[in-house]
This record gives sequence, structure tokens and C-alpha cells, in this order.
Amino acid sequence: MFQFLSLPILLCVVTVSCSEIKSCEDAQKTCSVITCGIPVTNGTPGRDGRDGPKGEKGEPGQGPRGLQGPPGKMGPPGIPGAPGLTGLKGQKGDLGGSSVAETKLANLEREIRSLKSKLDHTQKLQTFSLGKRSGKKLYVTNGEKMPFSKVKALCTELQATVATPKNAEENEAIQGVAKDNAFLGITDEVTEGQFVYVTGGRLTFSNWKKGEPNDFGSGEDCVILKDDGEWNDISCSSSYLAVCEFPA
Ligand SMILES: [Ca+2]
Ligand SMILES: [Ca+2]
Repeated sequence: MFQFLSLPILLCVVTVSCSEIKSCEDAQKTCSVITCGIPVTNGTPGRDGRDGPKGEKGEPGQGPRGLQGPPGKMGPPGIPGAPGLTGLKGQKGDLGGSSVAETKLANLEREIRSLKSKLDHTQKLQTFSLGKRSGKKLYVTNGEKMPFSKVKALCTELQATVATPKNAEENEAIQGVAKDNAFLGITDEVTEGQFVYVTGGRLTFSNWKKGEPNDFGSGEDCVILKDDGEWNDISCSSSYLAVCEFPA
């Protein structure tokens, strides 16, 4: 390359005469190197040119592949994604505990009112068909005769007491229900000769038959209401009609 560039310099020197300065100046415009009047010799090499443009990427090498390095550090968290679509509407849930309790309570109250109404109606029918009422008392008999102890047990089982007249009107009411000799809730079992109510308390009313109570024979500690309405003390082990007294 150097040899090629030096050729025009030699030609220029040959064709231009230094006697004509003007021509020489013109020659400078077309010659890269002008040495007028001085013999031309080859100069020193110029400096290296700038680096050329980067070449294309070469083919992968054929040598052995190196071992895989350890995993790199975890990168920073990404940007949160957009919210998803709204899901389908769920089924209606069960009622809460308190609501269930309130519903049950309301149902119970309704049932109680219904039962109370039916009970009132039944009591009116019973009063009309089975017993006679005097004041607030109701006297009922099952028509069976039994010892006094069983009469007490029967009435207690019915949440009632043995019929006990506290006045003439009640005495007549019991007489009308029994229509036969019936035990009364009166005895002198605790203290002979001192008759008291089974439910407690001394007598406030009596309707003894003449000559009674006489504690006849081996002893008489119970009392019956005779079919004529009068009283007689009698053996508690004898069997007579059971009549129970209800407060309502
Ligand atoms: Ca007696
Ligand atoms: Ca007697």
C-alpha cells in the first residue's frame, strides 16, 4: 500500500518545475505530498488508523462446556397483578344461633297459647259433665272404692287432694258428685279425737252425724261423707268411694 501511494508523488515531482511557483501551488491541490525543489524520499509510516466497525458474532466454540454456576440472587418482587373478576353469588347461609333460638321460642309460645286454650275448653266441659263446682274447687270421682291410703295416693298422682268440704256448700257439692259413702281428707291419726285436715290445719267446718265421731271398735281414725251428707268416723282400712278435689 505504501508503494502505491508514493507513485503520484514521484509523478508530481517530475511534471512540475520549481521555476514556476504558481504551477507548483496548483500542483499542491492535486498532490498529497509536495516538496518543491527538494528530492523526494519515502516518509516514516503514519500512525495506526482508528478501530474498524465491530464484526459479526462468530460461531460458537467447539471446546467443552463449563460447569453451570450457582443460581443467582432472587430478583425484586414484581408489580401486583390486576384484581380478578367477581365470583358467583353463594347460596344463602343458615340462620344464626340466636335467630334459631328466637324462632323456637316463638313456636313454643304459640304452642303454649294453643294448649292453654284447649285446656280451658276441656276444663269447662269437665266441669259441666263430671263434677260440680263450689267456688273455685272441682270434685271428681272415678267411681271406685278403696282404702283411705289408696285414695290419698290416687289424688296425689292426679296433683289433687282428697275431697275436703270447708263449708256447707262444698259439703253438698261433694255429696252430689259421690252419691255414695266417700272418704274425706280428714283424720285423727296423729292425736286421737282431734280431727285435722290431711293437708294441715284444724277443722273449720264439720257435719257429724249425731253420736259421731265415736272411734268405734278397735278405733276409727278416718271420716266418710255419707250419702245423706252427714259425717261418720270410720276405719281407714275399709273401702269407700274416692273423690278428689282440684283447686280449679
Ligand atoms: Ca279415732
Ligand atoms: Ca264412727
